[in-house]
Amino acid sequence: MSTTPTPGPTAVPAPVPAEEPDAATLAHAAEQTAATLLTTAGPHRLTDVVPAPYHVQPDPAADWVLPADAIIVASADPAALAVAEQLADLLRPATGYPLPVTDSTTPTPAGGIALVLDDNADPGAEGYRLDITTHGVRVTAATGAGLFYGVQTLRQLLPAAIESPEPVTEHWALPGGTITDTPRFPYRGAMLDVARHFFAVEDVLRVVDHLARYKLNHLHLHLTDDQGWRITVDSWPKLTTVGGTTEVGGGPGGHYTTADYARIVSYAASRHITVVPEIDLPGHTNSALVAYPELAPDKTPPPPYTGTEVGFSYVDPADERTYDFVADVLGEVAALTPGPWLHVGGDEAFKVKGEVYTGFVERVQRIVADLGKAVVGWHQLAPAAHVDGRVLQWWGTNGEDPTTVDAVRRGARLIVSPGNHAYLDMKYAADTPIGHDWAGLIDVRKAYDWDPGTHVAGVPAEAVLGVEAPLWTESVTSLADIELLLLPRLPAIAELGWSPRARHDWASFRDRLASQGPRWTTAGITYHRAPEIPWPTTPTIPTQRTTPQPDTATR
Ligand code: TNX
Repeated sequence: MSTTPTPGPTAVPAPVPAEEPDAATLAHAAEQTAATLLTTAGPHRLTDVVPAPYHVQPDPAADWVLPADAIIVASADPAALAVAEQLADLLRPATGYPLPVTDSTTPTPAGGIALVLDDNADPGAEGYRLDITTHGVRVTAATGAGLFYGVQTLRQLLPAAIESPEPVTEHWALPGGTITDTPRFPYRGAMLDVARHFFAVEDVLRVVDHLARYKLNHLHLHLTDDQGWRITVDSWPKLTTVGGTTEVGGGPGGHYTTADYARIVSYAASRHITVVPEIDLPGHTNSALVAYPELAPDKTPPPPYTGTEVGFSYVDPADERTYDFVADVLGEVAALTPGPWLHVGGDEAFKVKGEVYTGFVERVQRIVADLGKAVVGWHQLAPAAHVDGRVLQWWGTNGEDPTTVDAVRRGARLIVSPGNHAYLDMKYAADTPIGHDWAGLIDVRKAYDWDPGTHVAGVPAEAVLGVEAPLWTESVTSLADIELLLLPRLPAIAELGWSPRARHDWASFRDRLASQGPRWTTAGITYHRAPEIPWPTTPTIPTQRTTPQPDTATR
């Protein structure tokens, strides 16, 4: 549903009429008073940002209020203009301001917001500098990604009412000062398991939005498992027409067409998020075996599986047809995926052991390399031979594994997803209505209190590509379930991926996280009100306009 932007309220309260005021006038006056009362606390502090920025220099004398006639001016470059349009789309619904976007070879704030793309900008490929002065806002970055992250920060510095999908009366104040920011790790991700339960494209796009808010840059999609195959493969059509029709609990399942997948990829890309598709091999393949029994070791079709056990299924590593299948599937998925990664799973293949397992993995790794992609797999891949660019995803719970350390010594890099800190399918507490507890309970502090750079003993920080928060969905059946498990722990993992270790501070994080709550509430996003977070108790419902506003053209 789109909202037609309408002009904002005037800064001056409506004059009190000499005669009896009518109901609309009274309502408008009350609204103005409420807005003033709500904003007497002044703007947010410049430090109130998740993930914590690299460097923050507040200047309270430079606080600034976004005026109704502000314009957004961006460098005359498609990357900058795209972010400018995204910024306008973020700000127009709640403010009701027209916020026209223009371009310039020398963008300056001039009472509005300037987005400056500058090849020589300091803070690196994904970094940005944000200046809030009495003249307005300037975001400077060397790339569109940097500008985009600067805009996410700007968004958090505005009052929570900025998340309202409808125009609200608010004093759109911003705290003065300068932020310079750049991420700690290049890979900051989350995983959504769309195989155990299938989720519609719209749900996935909304998860992308949540990642973008917290400057995550990878979405790993677990596309295949025993309970369902979720992506069309033209050369093996029954993978989805047969293998896609089941899910945990007996529901109808579903799958993404090529067009659906392309839509997810491009929506994510426009938010500077790379999709990492996973085809889990050689285990977790019951749905493929139902569709193509020739891939099964005994060449007979297994019954469809809608339970939650793991480790029983596998494609036949002794049959050449299996490698045709793998090459076809990975070839098609690679062709649909602009990002550099192909995730091949490799976990819990309990029935494919020793040299048979490593031999299979080595052939799969070569197929991926020949497709020009870098192979990613769960850390069970470790004993296989190294190939260039190989990345292992650590999901252990004790931070120790000599085989993984050895693989890193042979050149592998690591994405760190410890089951007992980063698994978003673990319950927060014993009474969490959904989720698992095999890796323990993970409250917000547990999600936050660890260091990806030193977590796996014997793996140096330089070998750590980044961090990822996986969400397995055996017990997750709706978008609200997803959000309940994601929020507020996803921002904790995001801060571990983005912020310098020197900024790591639970007390600070807890308070900054608390101010996200009203934003989610205003945006209609479900979250778990974790008891260890001091969520604000003051009224957070923005003042809804009660007076009719004239329609205006906005672009
Ligand atoms: C382990 S983590 C799995 C998944 C399950 C998950 C549930 C990993 C690589 N494999 O198959 O869904 O536990 O928490």
